[in-house]
Amino acid sequence: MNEHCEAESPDHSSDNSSDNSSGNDRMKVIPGWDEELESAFSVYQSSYLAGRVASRHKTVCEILIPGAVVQAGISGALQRIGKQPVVGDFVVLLDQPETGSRMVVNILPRRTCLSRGATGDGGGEQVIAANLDTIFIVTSVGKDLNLRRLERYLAIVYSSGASPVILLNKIDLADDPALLVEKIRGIAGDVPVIPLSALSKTGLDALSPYLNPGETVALIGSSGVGKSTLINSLLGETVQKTADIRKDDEKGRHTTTVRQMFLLPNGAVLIDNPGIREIQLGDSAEGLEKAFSEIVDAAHNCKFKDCTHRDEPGCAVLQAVKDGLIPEERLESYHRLADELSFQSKKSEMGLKRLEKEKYREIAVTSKKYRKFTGKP
Ligand SMILES: Nc1nc2c(ncn2[C@@H]2O[C@H](COP(=O)(O)OP(=O)(O)OP(=O)(O)O)[C@@H](O)[C@H]2O)c(=O)[nH]1
Ligand SMILES: [Mg+2]
Ligand SMILES: [Zn+2]
Repeated sequence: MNEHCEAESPDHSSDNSSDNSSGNDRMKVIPGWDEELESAFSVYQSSYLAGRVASRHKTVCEILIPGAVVQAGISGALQRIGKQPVVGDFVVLLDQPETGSRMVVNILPRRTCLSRGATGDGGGEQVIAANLDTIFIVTSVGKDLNLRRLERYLAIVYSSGASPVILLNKIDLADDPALLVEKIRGIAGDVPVIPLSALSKTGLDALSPYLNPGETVALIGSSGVGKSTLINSLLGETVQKTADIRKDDEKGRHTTTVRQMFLLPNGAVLIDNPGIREIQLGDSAEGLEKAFSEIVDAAHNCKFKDCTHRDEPGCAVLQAVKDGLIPEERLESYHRLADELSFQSKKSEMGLKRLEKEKYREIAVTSKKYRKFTGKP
């Protein structure tokens, strides 16, 4: 799991008293709340509340607390250390009824967290959502179906710590959905591949093993694959807007713009996401290995420990490709993603160096100003 999943040490702790609701209440009404969170929260005084981020806007979060959904800002202290609450986070709120203000002051330890490599040359990662048990990677029949993209999603999901499930949506539009499922299974390893139609509500029963009380499932995928349609179908009401895809290239219109949490009547949590335009690997090295486990398995027999499986003698992976045991496209895909990963980490190192340089420049300017002001050398 990546560094962004690290927990904060509580900075507003005090004695062992807790807020007005009991741990039992929290377990009942904050979906996903458990003993571990209860113990992390137990150090907070009664002026603090526990909650879960249901949606996140620029400066405000909507937070599910026992008995209500409330809005809260984000404390300056959290912002200064670069910790941003995301959808799915369990958080500590400072409640000030006299001023009517509520502020997120801490993020409780994340069990899992989904991030993507940030775009821009500063490197670094952007956390998308936290505390997910399962991630539905949604694709649809037609132009969206792309095995190479699915491999990338799998690597990212594996590195989040959540379990991936691939959904092939819009099977009502396919002549032979079983054939498409087979194609996907070829790259999916042990990951379940579920064909369904969100619109005509066929195949939805196969999702029930993942929709358990207190468990959190996020839907990710390109715009237009039917994530929001599926949320509406599972909830049995239209909670999310949906829109037609473009006729010419079958691309979606980025209808969903805010990441948001929905509760199923049984207490399972669904998170709808905006369609992903571009997703980078970030620090998914571990995820890459899991997504290409047959290559990692074969690599145990390579002659050299640091074999890159490109042209080394005694490479068991190249041999497996030669023998037809591993498809060539799989190895090519693995190389492409591994190259991207090392490029990303170089880029983020460079970004850090740049930041360091900027910091020194700032210090130099400040001390120059100081010298000018005081007249001291
Ligand atoms: N034929 C068919 N159309 C579907 C199905 N599921 C969704 N659609 C249609 O696909 C279009 C896009 O659906 P959305 O649910 O808005 O897609 P989305 O993934 O939420 O898209 P963004 O919010 O833009 O990321 C809509 O016109 C839906 O009616 C399906 O199972 N079959
Ligand atoms: Mg949507
Ligand atoms: Zn090798």
